[in-house]
Amino acid sequence: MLANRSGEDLRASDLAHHLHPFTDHVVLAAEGGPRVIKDGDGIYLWDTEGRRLLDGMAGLWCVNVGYGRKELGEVAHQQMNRLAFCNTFFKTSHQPVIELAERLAALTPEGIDNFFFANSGSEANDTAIRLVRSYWAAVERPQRHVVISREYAYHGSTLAGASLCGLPGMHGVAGLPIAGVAHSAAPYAWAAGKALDDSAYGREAADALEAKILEIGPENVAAFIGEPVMGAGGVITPPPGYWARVQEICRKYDILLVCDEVICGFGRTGEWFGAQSFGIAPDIMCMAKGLSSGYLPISAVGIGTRVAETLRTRPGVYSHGFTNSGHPVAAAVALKNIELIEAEGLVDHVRDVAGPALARRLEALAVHPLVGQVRGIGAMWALELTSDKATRAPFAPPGSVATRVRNLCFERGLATRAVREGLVFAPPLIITEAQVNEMADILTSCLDTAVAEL
Ligand code: PXG
Repeated sequence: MLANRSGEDLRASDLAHHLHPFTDHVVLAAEGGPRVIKDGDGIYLWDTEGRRLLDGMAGLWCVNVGYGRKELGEVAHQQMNRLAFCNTFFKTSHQPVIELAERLAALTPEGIDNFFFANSGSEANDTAIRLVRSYWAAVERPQRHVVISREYAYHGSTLAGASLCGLPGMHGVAGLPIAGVAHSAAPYAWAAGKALDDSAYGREAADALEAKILEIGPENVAAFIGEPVMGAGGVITPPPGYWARVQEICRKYDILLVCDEVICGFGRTGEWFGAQSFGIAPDIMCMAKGLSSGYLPISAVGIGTRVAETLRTRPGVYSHGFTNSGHPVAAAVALKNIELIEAEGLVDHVRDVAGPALARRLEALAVHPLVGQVRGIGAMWALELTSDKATRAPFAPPGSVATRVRNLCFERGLATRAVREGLVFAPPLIITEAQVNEMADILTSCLDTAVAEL
């Protein structure tokens, strides 16, 4: 058991020794160090000062089944005591990973029947890049090596994952993006001055992909990668017709389609996968986060028949993998997590209860003086704030009001993220209608305070 140390003591030690991801350490130090979280239960967190937070971000878009699920802890305990590690490299396998692959084959869209395991969304996307390039090499078209991603995309933080990102800040150092990665425009209706339901814009946004393919030369393009709904980029929902047109374009130029389901997967969109919400038939699907509800690190790459068969029938070793690929404890926890999502009907709950409740309460905020647009699907939503609803102008300085509202939300017990001028929400999928109201009431009070301050 951990010793019972005070928040102050832990914060001081954190400042002395811990470097955090995606953090301005000067700001962190000036603010006296991080909020230290001690406990989690359901959709709530408690910090060392005993303050309760409604976790409007499900951790980092991952704690789909909520905190404190003893079943997951027990399965991890049992598997750890029985077989804590087993490599899957050298003609070895084990029951948890076999059953997880079997389970994922049944859950994922038709044709996705083979699975490769890793530990993070970034590793899954790195794997996808190597897979598509290996595929094209295997069919003797190795010149097809470029992977097209999009502006505003988030695909990870490894050198390849960060290269795929389309967010400013991800490419500033280390010579990124790596060669063979290109970016096309995102279907970002708000930034383009379009309406969310504008199907002409859906087609136009997809046509940007075709323009990019022609610029690179189709003979050089291996794959297009996209999140069904862009998450970290600010819950950018695709306009109607967008994905249908993207698929048409990919087929036209024989380009493999990779769906990054790291956020959308496992119920967040109100279907098991975002691909199902938008009628996408991917060649490859990358999954992480909700696969284990964040209880242990694990990710999976689902591989469709075309790529899988080529790799399965090609002689020679496929030189790729991680020590913890298909880790037995993580696989056992993922299996149990999927069982919980199924047994509790959480996908239907998002589609029929939590999603509509979030839509009702958040869409009602569209008339708030600070709010320019409300968009989302299932249990992932964004509010776009603006200083001028007609011109969609940002505040000065950019992002300042979103940051202020985010800070007020934290003070009043709601964890959320500010993204540019917006706020994003992705609570655990177990959120009840009453808890959606609690979340929306806090948010509304913070927006009211922020507008009064302006
Ligand atoms: N793909 C997508 C779509 C993601 O959202 C990754 C890949 C990378 O996964 P790993 O497990 O390597 O982190 C992600 C991760 C945020 C935030 O603040 C989002 C993510 C990670 C950290 C912060 O929105 N998404």
